[in-house]
Amino acid sequence: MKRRQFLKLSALAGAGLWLGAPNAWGSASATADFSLPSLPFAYNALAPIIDAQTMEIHHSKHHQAYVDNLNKALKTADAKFQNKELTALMALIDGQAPAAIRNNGGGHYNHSLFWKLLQPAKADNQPKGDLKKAIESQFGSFDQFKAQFQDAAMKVFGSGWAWLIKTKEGKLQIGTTANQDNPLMPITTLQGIPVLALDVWEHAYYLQYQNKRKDYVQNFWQIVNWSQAEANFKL
Ligand code: MN3
Repeated sequence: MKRRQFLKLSALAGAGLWLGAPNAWGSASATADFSLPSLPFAYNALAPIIDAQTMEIHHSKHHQAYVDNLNKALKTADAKFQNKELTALMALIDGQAPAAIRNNGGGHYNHSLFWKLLQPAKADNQPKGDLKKAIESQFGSFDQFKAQFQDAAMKVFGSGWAWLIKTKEGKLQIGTTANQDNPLMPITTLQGIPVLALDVWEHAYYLQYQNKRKDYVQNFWQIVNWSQAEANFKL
């Protein structure tokens, strides 16, 4: 690791951010590979916002493939990548990290986070508690926040993710990453703890929405698990 990156990570760890990052998705070791987490709801539970077939393929094929390919890549990777908890592995993704670990490790982390941020649609689904206060204080209103987040999600060219993160200063920030990169990776310009994430790869919505990413992004608000986002915000 380069000294600059080490110092940055050390500073974040000192602030308690990286140590407290979501880490509930297991670790890889010689005896226990990473595994696909169960969805916290049935494949059809998000319909009509996201249809059952999209969810089944997304989880059982796409996410499974990231897990399988990550485990495969780790078998021949440098020892520093092995036996790491998933968020610790993300913190090792710099410009020298193997692409297979960056892409598939990111894919596993991002989807594990994303599933937990979804729930069956609720009328008048809104953030609450300290996260609601922070959103209103930083973005003016929930509606203004939504508009900015949607705008970011629409501007992702090709495949990637839109994020709401908590920076090391404790501020909320909206941003995007390409492919399966995420804000825990030192290689991205967006740096912080993920609070909310939206997958804007076409595989996340194309069966149902085709080219209408805007409809998918606007409908997303009905199925956000704000309790989970709030828990992420408090890490
Ligand atoms: Mn996806």
